[in-house]
Amino acid sequence: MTDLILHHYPESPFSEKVRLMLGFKKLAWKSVHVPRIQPKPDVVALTGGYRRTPFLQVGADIYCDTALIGDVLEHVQPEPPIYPPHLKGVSRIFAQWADNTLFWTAMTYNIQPKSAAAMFPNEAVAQAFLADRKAMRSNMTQLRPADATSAYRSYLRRIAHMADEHDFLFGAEPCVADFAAYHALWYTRHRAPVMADILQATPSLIEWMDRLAALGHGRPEPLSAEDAVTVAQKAEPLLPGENLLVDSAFQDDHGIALGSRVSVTAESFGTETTEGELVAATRTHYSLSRTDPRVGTVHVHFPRIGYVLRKADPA
Ligand SMILES: N[C@@H](CCC(=O)N[C@@H](CS)C(=O)NCC(=O)O)C(=O)O
Repeated sequence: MTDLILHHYPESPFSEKVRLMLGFKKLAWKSVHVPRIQPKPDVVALTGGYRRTPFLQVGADIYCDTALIGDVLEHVQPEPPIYPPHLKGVSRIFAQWADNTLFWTAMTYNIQPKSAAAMFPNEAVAQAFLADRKAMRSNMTQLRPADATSAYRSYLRRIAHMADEHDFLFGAEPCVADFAAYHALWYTRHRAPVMADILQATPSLIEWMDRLAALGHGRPEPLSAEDAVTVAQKAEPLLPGENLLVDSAFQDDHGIALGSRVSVTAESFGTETTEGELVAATRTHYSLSRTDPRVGTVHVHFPRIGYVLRKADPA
């Protein structure tokens, strides 16, 4: 199989979720560091507009969103599973809660004036970062820091109850729920340490975090963004049914035929749009084919949940 290329940056919590899944599955991968804020010309050349972090490239196939990347990794390396059959429903539902409610609660708590001062090398970098993220959140309801703090404390206690029972949240082995709950807490502990006192009330959570961290990141090897673009240029996108996704049967919930010109946009936070020809719309994902002067033809894949499919305006 062609290399797994993860486009990410060290401070990104969602990237830490994927890095640990790669570690759990003991996979080798290529590591491309992307900018934390716009502009991101190499990212957009590959994704067609989507700018969130991380995304996974395999040849000329681009897999967006950690929920979909989890499916790809499970396909590439089924053992050990992140979706064990007996936890299939509950682990995905828990992970969705963690990636959304827990994540935004934790990040509102994590990034406050006290931590921001320690997090960035200078005021100009801090202001540029905060302005970039504010623009990404323009369509979201925002929590107030005091409310986020109360909710985060409660969530930590609830997760600690689960970690009190077993080594991992749903049993003796980690599953997708652990990886999804971990990354926002990792940010508190390692990226906003001045805020990490909140974790002291739940020591079993700290032990659980240590167990997850011990899984490592697999075997990363650095790759430049330019070389990643060349990989895409030289490869052909895989056909639906032959790519690394779980299904290919057409499921038409929108009255949009395969072959139509469409756009796909995240429901919230970072609604930059990717446009292309719809090559798959399955129960689990959308795939768009697009051609870019730098990368040639690529297929860009998005999970169905959390993304909006629209017919694009005629050119
Ligand atoms: N639902 C997405 C969320 C990804 C996300 O919000 N990532 C953050 C970084 S951890 C992001 O994109 N921030 C802006 C950026 O990196 O440009 C996923 O699971 O991949």
